[in-house]
Amino acid sequence: MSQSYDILLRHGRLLHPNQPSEVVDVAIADGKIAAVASQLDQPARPARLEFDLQGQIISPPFVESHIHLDSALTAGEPRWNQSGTLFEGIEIWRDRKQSLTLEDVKERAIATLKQQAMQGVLFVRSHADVSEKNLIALKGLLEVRDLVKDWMTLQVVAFPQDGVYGNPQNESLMEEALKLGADAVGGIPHYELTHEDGVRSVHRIFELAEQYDRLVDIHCDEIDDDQARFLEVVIACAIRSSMGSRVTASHTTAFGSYNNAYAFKLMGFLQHTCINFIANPLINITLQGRTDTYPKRRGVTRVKELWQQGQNVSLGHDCIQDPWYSLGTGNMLNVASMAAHVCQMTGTSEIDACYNMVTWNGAKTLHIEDQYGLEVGKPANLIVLDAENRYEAIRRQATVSYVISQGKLIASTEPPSPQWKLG
Ligand code: 17E
Ligand code: FE2
Repeated sequence: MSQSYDILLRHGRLLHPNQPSEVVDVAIADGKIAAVASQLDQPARPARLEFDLQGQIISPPFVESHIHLDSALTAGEPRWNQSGTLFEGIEIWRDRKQSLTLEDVKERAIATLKQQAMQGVLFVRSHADVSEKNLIALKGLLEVRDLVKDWMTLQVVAFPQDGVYGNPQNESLMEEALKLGADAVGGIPHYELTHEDGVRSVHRIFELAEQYDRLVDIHCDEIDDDQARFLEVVIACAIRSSMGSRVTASHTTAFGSYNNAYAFKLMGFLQHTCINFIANPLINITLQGRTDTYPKRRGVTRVKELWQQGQNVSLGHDCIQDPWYSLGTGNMLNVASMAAHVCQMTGTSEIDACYNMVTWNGAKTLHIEDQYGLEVGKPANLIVLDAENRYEAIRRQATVSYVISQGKLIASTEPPSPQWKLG
């Protein structure tokens, strides 16, 4: 006897991370993926919604593994970043954050999350600046995490933008943020006042993560300085604490500036742990290289080489319209496309890898694999993309036709259909 379904998707091309896709029907009931088969029987009662996908992709949702929702949608406030550098961005944000209110943070964060969800992003990790005396950014985002939980999974990182030791209160504010429920401990060792403070901050971050049982996600070596050497400290702490897969090094743009003798040594050390990397190619291609004349560096970490070595690499936007990056839409195919360009990942398996970096790899970084994937029995989180494969999805920046979150259709978009008028 066939049962009844809430949603029935016919003739969709189901993506797998590392195997060819297959055309299948997918049935959704009670918030879960109820059945996947090459042809499902007609249910006894018609599904509440049924779509013939005509070969469009069925994919797990996009994962935005690195964004700053507390600053999203503030570009130009109180002034535009004219130099385009990270440091001017930090100065502007320091001024803007003086006027934060819970409502301001919540409104902008929810507006951004809706924009993301409509484009197929259902899992987001956001940093929240905790070097701000009232922890408004953090408290706002923790409230948002709860407000959106029926359609979006949000993780919040306690991120000390001005450094753990940049100000005497910051260390205790970071710990307070963990007590309030932040999911991960962040850091910014390359922006601490001295190299020693940077090293000490990484040790403290690991200590707090172990004490409060949280993940680690550190802004690490986001600078063109080839002497920024905090990734090695993160790797050492990950090896010694056995926390590897719970640890993420974000940005690591200096890795693109290291000499190969040093970079190859690090690559070797990385084989003793399994930390995650997050690159943010949209922003770092614009933020970095600002002190170079020509040749001008790309300022993105060694994405291709890390991926080739089997390290888990995912990609993020980092920003949507804020003091560091005034562009950005929330569309993860835009991020994947920029990675393909900047990291020169244009081989066929490399383009597919860029897609996996905004889907499965991000899920691995976020430790949400129980909610993520297209297997029967998993929560029905999936998207339909108007493309026949990953390459076409990235090349054409394909439309996300349907977004299904926890078994409910939460958004749909008609793909554009341009008409030729010259006969
Ligand atoms: N803060 C930071 O330190 N680095 C960034 N890329 C952004 C904020 C967006
Ligand atoms: Fe960031």
